[in-house]
Amino acid sequence: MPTTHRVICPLCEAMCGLRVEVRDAPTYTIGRITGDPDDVWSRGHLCPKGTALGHLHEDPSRLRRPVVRRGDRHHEVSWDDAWAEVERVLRPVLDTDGAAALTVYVGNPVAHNLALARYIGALIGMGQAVGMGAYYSPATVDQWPLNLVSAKLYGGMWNSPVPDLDHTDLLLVLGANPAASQGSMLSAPDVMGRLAAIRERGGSVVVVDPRRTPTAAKATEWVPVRPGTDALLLFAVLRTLAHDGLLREHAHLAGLVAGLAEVIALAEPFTPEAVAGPTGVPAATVRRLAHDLAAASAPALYSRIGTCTQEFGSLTTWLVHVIGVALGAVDRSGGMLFPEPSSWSPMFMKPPDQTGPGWETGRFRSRVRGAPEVFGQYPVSCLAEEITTPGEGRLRALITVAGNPAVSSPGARALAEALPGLDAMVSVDNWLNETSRQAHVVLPGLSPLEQPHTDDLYWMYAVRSCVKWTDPAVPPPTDRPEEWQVLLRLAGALLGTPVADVDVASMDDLYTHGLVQALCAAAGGNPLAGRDPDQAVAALRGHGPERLADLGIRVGAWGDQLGAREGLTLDDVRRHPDGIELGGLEAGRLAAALETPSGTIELLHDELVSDVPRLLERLGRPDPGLVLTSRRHLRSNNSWLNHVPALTRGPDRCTLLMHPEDAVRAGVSDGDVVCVGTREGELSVPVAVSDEMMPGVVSLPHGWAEQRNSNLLNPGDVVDVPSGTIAVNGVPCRVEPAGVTLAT
Ligand SMILES: Nc1nc2c(c(=O)[nH]1)N[C@H]1C(S)=C(S)[C@@H](COP(=O)(O)OP(=O)(O)OC[C@H]3O[C@@H](n4cnc5c(=O)[nH]c(N)nc54)[C@H](O)[C@@H]3O)O[C@H]1N2
Ligand SMILES: Nc1nc2c(c(=O)[nH]1)N[C@H]1C(S)=C(S)[C@@H](COP(=O)(O)OP(=O)(O)OC[C@H]3O[C@@H](n4cnc5c(=O)[nH]c(N)nc54)[C@H](O)[C@@H]3O)O[C@H]1N2
Ligand code: SF4
Ligand SMILES: [Mo]
Repeated sequence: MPTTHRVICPLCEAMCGLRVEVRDAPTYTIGRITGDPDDVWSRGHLCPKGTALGHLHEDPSRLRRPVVRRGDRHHEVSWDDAWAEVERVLRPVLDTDGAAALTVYVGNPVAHNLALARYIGALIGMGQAVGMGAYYSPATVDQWPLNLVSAKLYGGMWNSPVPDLDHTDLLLVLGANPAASQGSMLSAPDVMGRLAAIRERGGSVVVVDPRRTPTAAKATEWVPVRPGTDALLLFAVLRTLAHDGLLREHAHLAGLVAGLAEVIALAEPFTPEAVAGPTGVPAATVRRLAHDLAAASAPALYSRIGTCTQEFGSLTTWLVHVIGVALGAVDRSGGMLFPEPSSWSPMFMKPPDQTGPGWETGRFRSRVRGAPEVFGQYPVSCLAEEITTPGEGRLRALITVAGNPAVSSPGARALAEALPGLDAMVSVDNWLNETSRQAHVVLPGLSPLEQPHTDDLYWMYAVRSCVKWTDPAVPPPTDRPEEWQVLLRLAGALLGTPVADVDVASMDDLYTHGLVQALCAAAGGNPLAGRDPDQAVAALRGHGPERLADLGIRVGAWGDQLGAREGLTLDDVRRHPDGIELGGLEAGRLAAALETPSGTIELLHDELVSDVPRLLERLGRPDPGLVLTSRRHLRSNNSWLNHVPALTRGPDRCTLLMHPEDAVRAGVSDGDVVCVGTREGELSVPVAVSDEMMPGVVSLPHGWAEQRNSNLLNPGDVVDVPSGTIAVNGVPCRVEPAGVTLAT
């Protein structure tokens, strides 16, 4: 008889509650996986990825033991031998060049994994304490513009309002395709059902995207836009709002906004007529959009990766929020509201090196290309050159944690070629992927079904407040360390202890104590401010990630503040396996949510204003011709589900989408293998000819390996200047029948 377990799906930001059938010991094979109808948050929703958790768990290629590389071959070893290998490769680098010669790459699954999310800060923080410089992550091919805008406007890098999907009557979506992604920086199970409901209640959904995505196809209107020009479009919308007398005073924002008039003044050159050519959006459409937004009773704007990973990611994201403020949509029901997260996260703490009242960027620069840091990171495309360029400060050691930068980073070829030059490379990863394959040693964690789970960060972007916890569905093997222990052991090694000798329990105490101490020392606004750290730590239950989850829930909005009041603890949450419903989004949270020095939404910042001339230059730039964009598929998860047979059945998805007119011009037909080239590189893929693309734009999915890796085409040096985010949308390209040598 199988037993049914509840599991929070860790594969995306929707955080669905699933039911997983597990056959009894000794096999513990996984049976059916279904949406949990009783889950108070997701109410039975799931997508095809969730059903694949069993395949991931049972995947014979998932690493269950550490692996060391000898030449091109990988050998399973004992944990003792793995630690010895870590010590063998890492110690000489640390002894000679110190931690400055090492960096950490933090991959995407870290944010979705209880242990990794809670302890990655220990590895990075302790590394930096002994001299490590910048670290790397896919954030600079993702949401860094949103982090920058959040920090500047609202005062916290993970603090921004989300669209009130369930009450808006006009949702403007830019550069997001939740039909595939299931929502990003917006946690809402069944986003597509919620979008359909907007239309059912008489509202509209407008999607701005170069592709008529499945999301756009279900919307009221699709507005095709030339990639990388959304900021032009939004400035023209803002200008129209101002010129056509559509802006009103909004009593609920009185005294809470600074700089709106100045930003509106910056919009002056961006007339609807001026932007029509570059954006491909007719002036009349721009005007109508502005008037529709002003006429809606509850408009909301939502933008995501298509508007971040482009040349003007920060300006675009900024203007989304400026317009939200100008319309009075921010902090209004049905508009853009600040979620009340059920859990505090270590990520919400302002890093200790941000010493000023606001948030600074560009405090130091990368050694080779002089890229300014943004929140401690350089563009991830800097990693290769920092490894290969000789000289003082060269990176000689890399620890990757749940990442695959050899596929996911623009300029991927350079990185793939650089990795073998490292003196020490350690990957904490569950698979041998294109990146971890290069590591001297790979240290695997448990499968998602063998671990407990609760999210923290994503509740900051959730359309309702809930809290959940699930226990492992399958008993974890006891002969292996868990990933938080692996991270603490590596952190201890950076501090100087031979890795095999690190006292993980003491490291855990040290780290937990440090977090609590920082909370106690912080100024008001957090329930531990002024409390005694020793007593606070003593009030926590358990150890490891469970203790940190207890901390997060107890200092969260519904928490018991470690005994200071009636409220939730992790134990309470565990008693409610379907989760605890805490309430919907509410207006009126703005004043409490703002963390800016002035206590207002600070719209005006040098970093953003000084980028406007670059946008003006774009206005006059000749059209770049055919450009490349990125996309996702419902059955993918970045680079790591494309080898799971259950998810890759059916027609080849790694196709270049191309408009029929462009296909004719290029002399290619549907199904042909074509050669796509950019100044960075070229590759061959089948073309899918479809009018779902706007003319002049082609789309290639990211996350496919080796010769189909779209990041072989994306140069690493085209960045959104304020945030350092790399453009993978709007890259000039050529398409020709395969077999023809491309002109260079
Ligand atoms: N061209 C282009 N490039 C992009 C994007 C794009 O849209 N276009 N998107 C970007 C975005 S948004 C992101 S987030 C990145 C993703 O970039 P990365 O985070 O670098 O890569 P992933 O493909 O998510 O690979 C994560 C790896 O983690 C491992 N893994 C999975 N689960 C676990 C676990 O529980 N523990 C451990 N230790 N390892 C695990 C798997 O082996 C997997 O290969 O790609 C970015 N790159
Ligand atoms: N199934 C699945 N779900 C995922 C992932 C996955 O790989 N697969 N990855 C997860 C991760 S890590 C992330 S970050 C999120 C991302 O979540 P989303 O932001 O929803 O990502 P995409 O589905 O890639 O949608 C981006 C859209 O931007 C459009 N676009 C490209 N360039 C431009 C432009 O210049 N302007 C505008 N307006 N639009 C443009 C593209 O055509 C595409 O439709 O998804 C998460 N969810
Ligand atoms: S939408 Fe799919 S991948 Fe995302 S949490 Fe739900 S089941 Fe998992
Ligand atoms: Mo992402």
